[in-house]
Amino acid sequence: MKIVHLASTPSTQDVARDLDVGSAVIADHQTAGRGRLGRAWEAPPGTALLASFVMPASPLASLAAGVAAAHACGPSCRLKWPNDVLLGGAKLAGILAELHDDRVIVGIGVNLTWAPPGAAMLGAGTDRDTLLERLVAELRRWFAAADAEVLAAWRGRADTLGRTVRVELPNDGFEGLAEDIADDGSLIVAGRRVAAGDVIHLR
Ligand code: BT5
Repeated sequence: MKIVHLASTPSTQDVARDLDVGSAVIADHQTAGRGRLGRAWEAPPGTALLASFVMPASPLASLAAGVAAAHACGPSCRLKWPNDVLLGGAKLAGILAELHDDRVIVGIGVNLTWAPPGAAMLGAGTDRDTLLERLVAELRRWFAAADAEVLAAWRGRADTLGRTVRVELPNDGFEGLAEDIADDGSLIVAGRRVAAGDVIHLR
């Protein structure tokens, strides 16, 4: 993978979108890091892995990226649907998958030596560039894997399945048991398919 290293940039997502599949951008600091739905991604300079990877578009890209990130971050990391990596039940990493034609820009932020209140971090024992190498290898692996393998790996790391969750939709919300993920990656809650949105783990 061809990797561009930057000291500071508004968002690695915006640099990556002009690059070819197989490229990546990593920054020591982002001045306007973003999450989904216009939310902000925070990290003081030099405290996190902040990277965007240009991957071929695929329907399960977001789940494949989650599986890759969970594997790269360690055996005790779990996945909260759709895109959070949890450590000890708290958010360690976030993933933003933005589709541009036949490419998907996969942005991954992993907390290393700082985390906002209530979130998790890997700690100073994890070297950022070693983690980046692991992420590159895992992304290659999971983007090349068959859909069934990605879904099985996601289920194997899932923290959401089997829990009672609250689904938050733009104009609606409901609670129920998170039963499974469907073949297209949507979450099945009390028999309803949720394709996009946020979930809160209740119990
Ligand atoms: C995400 O969004 O979790 C996706 C985050 C993707 C960040 C990467 S960094 C490299 C690349 N370049 C970018 O500009 N973005 C990507 P979402 O599910 O919407 O979660 C956002 C929410 O997580 C915020 O509203 C906060 O509540 C919380 N948050 C912000 N910073 C955090 C952090 N460092 N650790 C844990 N939670 C955080």
